[in-house]
Order: sequence, then structure tokens, then C-alpha cells
Amino acid sequence: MPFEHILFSIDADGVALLSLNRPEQLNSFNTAMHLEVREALRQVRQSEHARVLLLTAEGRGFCAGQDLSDRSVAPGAEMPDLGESIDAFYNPLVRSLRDLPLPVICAVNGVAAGAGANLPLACDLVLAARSASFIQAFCKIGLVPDSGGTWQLPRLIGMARAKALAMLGTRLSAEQAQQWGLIHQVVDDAALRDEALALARQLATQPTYGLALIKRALNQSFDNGFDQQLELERDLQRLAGRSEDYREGVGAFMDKRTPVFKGR
Ligand code: T3D
Repeated sequence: MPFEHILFSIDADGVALLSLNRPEQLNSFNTAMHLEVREALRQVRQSEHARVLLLTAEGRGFCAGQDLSDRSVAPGAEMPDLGESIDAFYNPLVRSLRDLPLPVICAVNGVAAGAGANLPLACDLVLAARSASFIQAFCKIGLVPDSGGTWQLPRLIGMARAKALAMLGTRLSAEQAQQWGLIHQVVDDAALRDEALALARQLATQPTYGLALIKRALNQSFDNGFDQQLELERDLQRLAGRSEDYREGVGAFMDKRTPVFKGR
């Protein structure tokens, strides 16, 4: 399937790069872009080579959420069922990013608004350009934060800050987002793509099967009690302990050589 609204590749190092590419509309989502992102994520899941996904975007913005030019309603016309759109597109997208059995890096290159502000929160390691910002823009047009925002925000930054962002729609700078624990790292604008790619390449040499199990454990921890989480750690450690990468890691340690991991 040729892509028109995204750039997508999987390189020889195992880095899958997915870049949203509707810069004139600040990479807001229309149905065509949703379908292309879905297809790219399917290819990443099925690839034997992909070890890490890097999600980013072209132009001055990261993503402005839903393309609102698809949402104008003429007076008297039937209102759209946005729940259908959430079911069909946004929920599958965030589930797919969060459940991807690979580390997912998000490089936020500019303003991230609406669903575009919450997509990075479904990723594992979020880097942002110093000039980037996060806006829970939904309240400005009478909507509710979606794409997992109402679940992620209170857990990551606490209820008081979550309510302020969601109900005031204020712009949160990348630096403030980092200080609040919403994202991992702020990077100078000109260095963002290179730093994100370097991190992706470095992670691609690591035991990525184990990293995928780590993200599963951490993602489930919010919903588990302590005992449940201990049991989950046991189950995941059982899987990790049967991996080729574990055998290689221990072997390389004992032989005092650099391990060569395969992600399985
Ligand atoms: O509907 C469903 O399916 C339910 C799901 C909803 C999920 C959602 O994401 S709802 C929230 C939708 N997003 C927004 O409300 C954000 C709208 N955009 C903005 O508030 C601002 O554009 C930004 C704060 C993001 C950036 O502001 P600024 O001043 O840097 O840029 P700008 O001039 O507003 O935008 C630049 C261009 O991008 C402009 O087009 P033009 O005038 O140059 O031709 C603008 O219209 C376009 N653009 C920006 N955001 C959107 C958009 N076009 C369509 N849809 C957008 N969301």
C-alpha cells in the first residue's frame, strides 16, 4: 500500500520510522491518515526485522488531533456520532501503540493538540523539541479528552494538574511537561530527530523482547494490586528466562564479551 499521508520505513538496524505527513494541517488526522497509520503499525507488528518504533511528524507541528475540516456540521444537519470515530480509529490506535511488543519512542517535534497530545502518552519514551507544547484542546470545542487522556493524565501528573489542563486547555511547554513527569526528555529542536534516531538505534541492539515484557509489566501496574503485580512479574520473568536473548546476555557476561541480541 503506497502511503500519502505518512512516511514509513523499516531500516537495516531494525528501526521502524513512522512520521505523520500532513504538515499544512499540522498533521491532524483524517480517515486516510488513520488507515495508513494502522497499516504501518500492522507491518511493524508482522515484521521480523523491526525492533523499535519511532513515531514523529513532519513540519512545525506534531499532531493537532482530529482534522476539524471533516467535522463542520451545517445548521439543521445531523450531528456526527463521534463515539463511532473513537471506536473505529482513536481507541484502536492508542491500544495498538501501547500494546506493540516493541519499545515505542515518540519524538514530539512541535505543537501536540487534542488527540495529538495524548498519542505520545501511549508510547514508551517521549522526547520533545524544546519548542514543542501539549494542549488538551478538546474543552475549547466542547469535547472530552480522548485517546486515553483522562486515564493517563491523572496517573502521570496528578488530578489537580490533569483537571487544569483538561478543563482550561492551557498550553503546556515541553519543559514543564518534563518537569511534571509527562514526558521523558526535552531536546534542542535541531537535535530532536537525530537524538531520537540514535536512541532508537541503540535500543534496537538491546534485548527488545525483554523490553517489551518490561513495558507490559509497567503498563499493567496501574491496574494491579501488589500481589497481582508480583505474580505478573513472575509470569513475565518466566517468559524472559526462556528467551534467546537471556541465554545470550548471560553467556556474553560470563565470556566477558559484548552480547549480540536478536529480540527473541
Ligand atoms: O472527531 C472525532 O473523530 C473525535 C475525536 C476527536 C479528537 C480530537 O483531537 S478533537 C480536538 C481537535 N483539535 C483541536 O481542537 C486543535 C485545533 N488546532 C488548534 O487549536 C491550533 O491549530 C493549534 C493550537 C494546534 C496550533 O495553533 P497555531 O496558531 O500554531 O496554528 P494554526 O494557525 O491554528 O494552524 C495552522 C494550520 O493548521 C491552519 O490552517 P491554515 O489556516 O494555515 O490553512 C489550521 O487551520 C490548521 N489546523 C490546525 N489544527 C487543525 C487544522 N486543520 C484541521 N484540523 C485541525 N485540528
